[in-house]
Amino acid sequence: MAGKKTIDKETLKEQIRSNLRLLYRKDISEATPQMVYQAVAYSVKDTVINNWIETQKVFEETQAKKLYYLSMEFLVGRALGNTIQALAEEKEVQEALSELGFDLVSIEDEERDPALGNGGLGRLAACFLDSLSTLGYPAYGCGIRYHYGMFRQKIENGYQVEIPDEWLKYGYPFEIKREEYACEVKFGGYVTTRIEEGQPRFYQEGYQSVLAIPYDLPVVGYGNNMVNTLRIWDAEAMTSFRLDSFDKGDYQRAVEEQNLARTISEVLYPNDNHYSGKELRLKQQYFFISASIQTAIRKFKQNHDDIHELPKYTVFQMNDTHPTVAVPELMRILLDEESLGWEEAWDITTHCCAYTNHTIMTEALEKWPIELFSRLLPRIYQIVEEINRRFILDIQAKFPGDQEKINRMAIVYDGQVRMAYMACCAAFSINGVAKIHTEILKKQTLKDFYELFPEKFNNKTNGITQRRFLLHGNPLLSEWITKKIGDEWVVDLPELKRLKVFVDDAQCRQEFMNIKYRNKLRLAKYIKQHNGIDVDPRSIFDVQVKRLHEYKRQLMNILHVMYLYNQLKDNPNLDMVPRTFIFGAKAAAGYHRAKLTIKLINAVAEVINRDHSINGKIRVIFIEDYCVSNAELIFAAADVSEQISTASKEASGTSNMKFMLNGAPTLGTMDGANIEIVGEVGEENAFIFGMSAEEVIHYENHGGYNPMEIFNGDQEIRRVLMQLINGFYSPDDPERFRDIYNSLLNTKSSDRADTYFILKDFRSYAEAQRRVDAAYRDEESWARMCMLNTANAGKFSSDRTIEEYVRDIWKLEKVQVKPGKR
Ligand code: F58
Repeated sequence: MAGKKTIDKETLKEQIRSNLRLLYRKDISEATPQMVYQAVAYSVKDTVINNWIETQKVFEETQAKKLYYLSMEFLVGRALGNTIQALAEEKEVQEALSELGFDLVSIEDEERDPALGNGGLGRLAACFLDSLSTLGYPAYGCGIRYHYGMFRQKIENGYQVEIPDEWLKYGYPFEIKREEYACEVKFGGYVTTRIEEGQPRFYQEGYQSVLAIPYDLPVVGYGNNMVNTLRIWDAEAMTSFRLDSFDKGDYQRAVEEQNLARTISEVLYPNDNHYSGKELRLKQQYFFISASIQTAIRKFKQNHDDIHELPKYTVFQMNDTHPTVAVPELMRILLDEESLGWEEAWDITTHCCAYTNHTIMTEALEKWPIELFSRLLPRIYQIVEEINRRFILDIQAKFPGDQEKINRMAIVYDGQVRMAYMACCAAFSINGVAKIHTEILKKQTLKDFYELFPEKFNNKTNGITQRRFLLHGNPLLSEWITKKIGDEWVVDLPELKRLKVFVDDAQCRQEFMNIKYRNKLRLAKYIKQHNGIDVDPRSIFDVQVKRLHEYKRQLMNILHVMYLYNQLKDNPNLDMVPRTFIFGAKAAAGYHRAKLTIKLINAVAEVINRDHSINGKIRVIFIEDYCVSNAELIFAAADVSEQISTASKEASGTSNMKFMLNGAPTLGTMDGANIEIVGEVGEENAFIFGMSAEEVIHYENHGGYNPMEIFNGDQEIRRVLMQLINGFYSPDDPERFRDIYNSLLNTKSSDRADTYFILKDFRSYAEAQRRVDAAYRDEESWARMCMLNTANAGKFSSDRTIEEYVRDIWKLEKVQVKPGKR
C-alpha cells in the first residue's frame, strides 16, 4: 500500500553498524540488544526526517489550516514498530536484523513505552494523532515532556508498588530538541497598569520565569509520507539568561526559578478520573499551554499580517478541561501583546477554541481555588474575572432575575474557578465522546449550558487506531484478513464488513479460531514468564484491563470469581468451561480502595490458583504493569471483553473497541460506547446485563438503594461478602478487606453504600456470565460471534472519529506529501 521503498536492506545493515560505532564504539558482535535497538531507531528516524521536512514544506506552501490538539497526556506507546510499519518496511528491517543475528520483535521489546498518560484520555490523544497523519491533516499535538511518565507497577506480596518510570534513561531516539523555539512562561508576581496612547496596558511584574523547551516527536502517517509533530515541552531555568539577577544580588529569585523549572515537567499526575487540585498541576497546565499558544501565534504571524484571520488558519482542541487556560492565555496575547480590544479578542478566541468533555464524574471536574489561581497567574485571573463578569451579564439578559441560574453557571463562584464552565462559555464546540455520554451532558451535567448554547453541543464517538491494535498487535489475524479481503482495511476499517460472508464457511471459522488460539498461546507464554503460572489456552480468556476505579467495577468481577469458586467448592463436578480471569489495572497511588482491590484480586488468585481440588477450572491472573505494549498481546488473545462499568459512568471506553476489533464479544452494561458496539454487532453477539443509565440516575436522584436487603435476602452474595471479613482470603489479617465490605454495605454520611450498584447488578452479571459459558460450548456459533465482532468493528476506527471532528469542528483540508529526499 505504501509508496516506494525507502529502506534498503543492505544500506540499513550498514547504517546499523555505523550507528553502533558512532553511538557506542561497538561492533555488532559486542552490541547489546538495547544498543541495537538504538542503532535501528536512528536509522529509521533518518528516513522519517526526510518526510518530516517535506511535510513542513507542504504546510508552508499550502498555508493549510492547522489543528493544535492540546492535551496534558499522550500515551503514545512504542514508536519503532509503528514507524517501520507505517513506512511499510517491516520485511526489510526484519531481514536486515536477522542477518545481523537479531530478531525484530525482541529488538522492539527493548524500547521503553513513553507513558506520558494515564489511561483512556491519553491513549485517545495518541490514536487521534495517528489518524490525523494517516488521513493527511495538518496537526500538532501539544503536551508535556514529563521526565517520569505513568509509574511502572510491581506487585509485591499482592500489593501494588509504584516504580518511577525512567523512560528517558537511555535517551529517546525519536525526539529532537528544538532549543531555537524556546519560549518564556511567566508565573506569579503582580499586574501593573500603565496608560499608553490613551489606553490602559497591563504588565506582569515581579514574576518568576521558566523557559519552555520544545522536543518534537514524529507522528508518521501510514503509507502516505506525512509526518506530523507531537511537540512536548520541557522546563528549564532561565538562569543563564538572568546572570544579571545574580549580579544584582537577586539570588533568591534565581534559585526559585531553578526550582520551579526543575519541578514543572518532572512527573505526570497518576490520577484517572479524579483531579488533584495541586499547585504544581496548575503550573504544568499553564506552562505547556502558554508555550503552545505563543508558538501557534508566532507561526501564524510569520505568514499572515492580520491577526483577525487566526480562526481561519488555526484551531485549538482542548482535551478535557486541563488545557482550558488556553482561553484566557489567548485572550492575554491578543489584548496585551496584539493590542486588540476585548470584543475583537473574544471573537477570535471563541472561534478558535473547542472543548471535549471526557467524564461526568463530579470528582473529575476541575475547580481551582481563586487564591491559588490568582497568585500563580495574576494577569490570567484578571482576564477570567472579566470573562465571568460579561458572561453573567449575558445570562442576566437572557434569564432576568434568575439568580439561581447565575450561581449554577458562573465561572468564578464560591471561591473557585470552574474550568469546565469557562470551557463551555468560550468554546465554539462542546463534545462528548459517545452518544449516551453527550446526551447525559446535555440533560444533566451541562444542562444549563445546553439551554444557553444548544448549537455548540455535538457528539464524537471515540475510536481507536487499527494500525496499532490490529495490524501491529495481532499480525496473525491481520495477515488472515488481508488474505481474505485485501489490505484496504488498514486505512478504511469499514472494509472489514466484507469478512461477514466467511462466517458461514466452516474452514474460515476454523482458521479464525486457530489464530485466536495461537494468540492465547502467546499470552500464556507471557503469563508464564511474568507470573510463573501455567494457564490453559483452551480455557476461556476472560479479560478486564483498564485503570482501576470503583465505577469500572473490577470489584464486581472478583466478587463473581469468589462466588463461582464457592459453587465449585460445594460441587467439584460443577459443569463449567474452564475460565482464566485476567486482570490488568493500575491504581492511582493515593487511591486506597483501588489499591486494596488489587490486593483482593491477588489474594483470591493466591487461594484459587493453589487449590488443585477444582481441577484448574478457574485461574485468576493479575498482569503486572498493564501498559500499551502488553495491551497489544492481551487484546489479541481475549475471548471475552469485560466492560462492566455502572451504566452512565463510563463516558465511552476504548478498550471495548480494541477487544471487539480482535474478535472478543463484549460482556457489559449498556454504558458508553458499549451501546454503540451492540448497535453494530447486534445484541445476540454480546452479553448485556445490568441496570440502564436511566435506572442508575433515577436511584441516584432518590438517595440510592438499600444493599442490606440484598445482603440479607441472598445467601450466596452474603457468603461472598462475609469472606471479605472472615479471613477466608486474608488469614493473616481478617480485617484487611473490611473497607471494601463497608463500602458495599455501610452508609457513611459522605458516601452512599454501594455507590456503584455492585450488589444491585450482581445477579444479572452472574446470569450473563452463565450465558457466556453456555455460548462458548457451541463452537460454531461462538466462532461466528467472534468473527462478527471483528467484521462489525469498522465504525470504531479513530479515522472515522477524526473525519467527524474535521467535518463538524476543525474544518481542515487534506494535504499531499511526496516522499522527502535528503
Ligand atoms: C476517559 N477519561 C474516560 N480521564 O473515562 C473514558 O470513558 C473515555 O473513553 C476516555 O477518557 C477517552 O475519551 C480519562 O481517561 C483521565 O484519565 C483524566 C486524567 C487527568 C485527571 C482527570 C482524569
